[in-house]
Amino acid sequence: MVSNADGAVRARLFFALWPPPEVVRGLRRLQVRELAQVPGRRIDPERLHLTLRFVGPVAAPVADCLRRAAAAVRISPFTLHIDRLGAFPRAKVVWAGVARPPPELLALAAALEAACQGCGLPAETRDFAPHLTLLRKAHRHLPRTDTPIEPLVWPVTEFVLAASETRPEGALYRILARWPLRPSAEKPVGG
Ligand code: 2AM
Repeated sequence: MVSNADGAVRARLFFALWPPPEVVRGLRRLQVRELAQVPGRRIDPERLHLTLRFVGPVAAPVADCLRRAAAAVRISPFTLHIDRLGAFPRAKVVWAGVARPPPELLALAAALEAACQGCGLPAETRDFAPHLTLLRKAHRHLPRTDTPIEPLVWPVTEFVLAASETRPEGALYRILARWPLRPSAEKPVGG
């Protein structure tokens, strides 16, 4: 939560994909085995996620607008293959990511970008770089970006709106809402 000059408390929000337990186990293996030689802070299993759109601190009416817009998103479920490691050296972050983002992932990120702009937020200027942060404060023996790994297969069936709170032990995330992925033209039952 962020307190503003006007005293209003604003949650720092972001849209994300939260991995299922079997993918979390695979990510954990990457953190402790493949990346065993990399000094840094391992992200706790329950905090691992892929950010679709970082929103930042917003007032309640904007958050409500975002929830309504998210509920109207129509994207089919898809499968993510987490198949590479990489690093953002300046941020001291090591991540897992995808060599080729599926079109549904890009469409989902674009739909959420449109939702944010529709709710009056400024456009995101940075390119969408889908990744799951595995390590922070990593400054030595960083994996080269695009290091291939045995793919982790992640059937993506929903996306979430989460709130981030900064704590001394790291960021604390709360999932505020979840929406299932579904195609735009669902056939009517029995039709
Ligand atoms: P990171 O893992 O690469 O740090 C919650 O903080 C999530 O939003 C994290 O996944 C974080 O990415 C991402 N995030 C934090 N600040 C951001 C910003 N200014 N722009 C884009 N993404 C951000």
